[in-house]
Amino acid sequence: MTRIVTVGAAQLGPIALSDTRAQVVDRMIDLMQQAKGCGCDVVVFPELALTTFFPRWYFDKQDELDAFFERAMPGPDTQRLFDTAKALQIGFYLGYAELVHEGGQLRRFNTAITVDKAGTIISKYRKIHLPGHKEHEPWRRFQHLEKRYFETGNLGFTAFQADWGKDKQGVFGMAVCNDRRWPETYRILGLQAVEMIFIGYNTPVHNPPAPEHDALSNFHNELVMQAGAYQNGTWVVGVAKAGTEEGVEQIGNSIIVAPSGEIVGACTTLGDELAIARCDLDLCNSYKNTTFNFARHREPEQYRMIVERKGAVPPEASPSGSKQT
Ligand code: CDV
Repeated sequence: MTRIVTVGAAQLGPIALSDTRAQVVDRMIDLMQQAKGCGCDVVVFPELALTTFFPRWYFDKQDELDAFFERAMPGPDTQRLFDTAKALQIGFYLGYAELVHEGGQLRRFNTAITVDKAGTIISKYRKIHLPGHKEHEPWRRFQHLEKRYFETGNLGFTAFQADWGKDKQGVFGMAVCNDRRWPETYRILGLQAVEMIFIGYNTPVHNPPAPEHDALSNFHNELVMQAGAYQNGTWVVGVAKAGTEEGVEQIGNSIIVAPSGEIVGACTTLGDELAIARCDLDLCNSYKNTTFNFARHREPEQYRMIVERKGAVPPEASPSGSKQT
């Protein structure tokens, strides 16, 4: 059997601070139309896709910061994305800044949703691995204030069923940017039998605390998504907001990765671009039923004992007698 889902990695080039949401949504609809022309069932947009990547600045006025957040989804500026999905019969993943009244208070999350071909939200995820720092750090060329502006996501990594048409049903998952560097992201979804993970990102080439990593930014991007795909027998679609945005160079390198770990589709520019792949969800079984047959080969009890140090050889009893200094 085959279950082919045709997916589009809908990379966006830079978004200026002065760009309106309407201008960005125009660009996204253009990509959705191109994707439809190529037979796509679903397109994946980047993290915080509707505005410039605002955590690069320190804002002390709450209203200036909140201008980057969506109070409703769909909202006045984003309704057209949902209407286009329905009119073209194409789904989408969208990353955005969410402002919500929840638990009796205003809360802010770095959120992603998946929308089906009827224009209905079928799943929501709130970013768990928030990178960066909380306080203004003037020594940096640019800030990365996600830890200040967002709360840690409270929805977990929750896989969900999506139905993109006949013989196109499967188990999907979402993550956002920095989540892709953490094996737990993929494994928690993998344990729920995920078959395709959507991930949007904004990744500066320059890493202020570790500039020695700069030259490796594309390599690390590919490394984590290829490993996550292979080790969990799942497709992974990673999509960038790319190019030089407000003076900060961001990687592109949007890729579609097969359960084999191979890259089967890739963007090659740093602008608005679509990369497409026909993804057979049944290909996941070749890995899920063999090398990564979790029920057969994982050793969760052993992992638990090692973590709790029960049954593990204590360092003083090991031949080297190595102790941490
Ligand atoms: N938006 C992000 O989460 N960016 C991080 C950077 C700061 C390392 C990333 O993992 O790409």
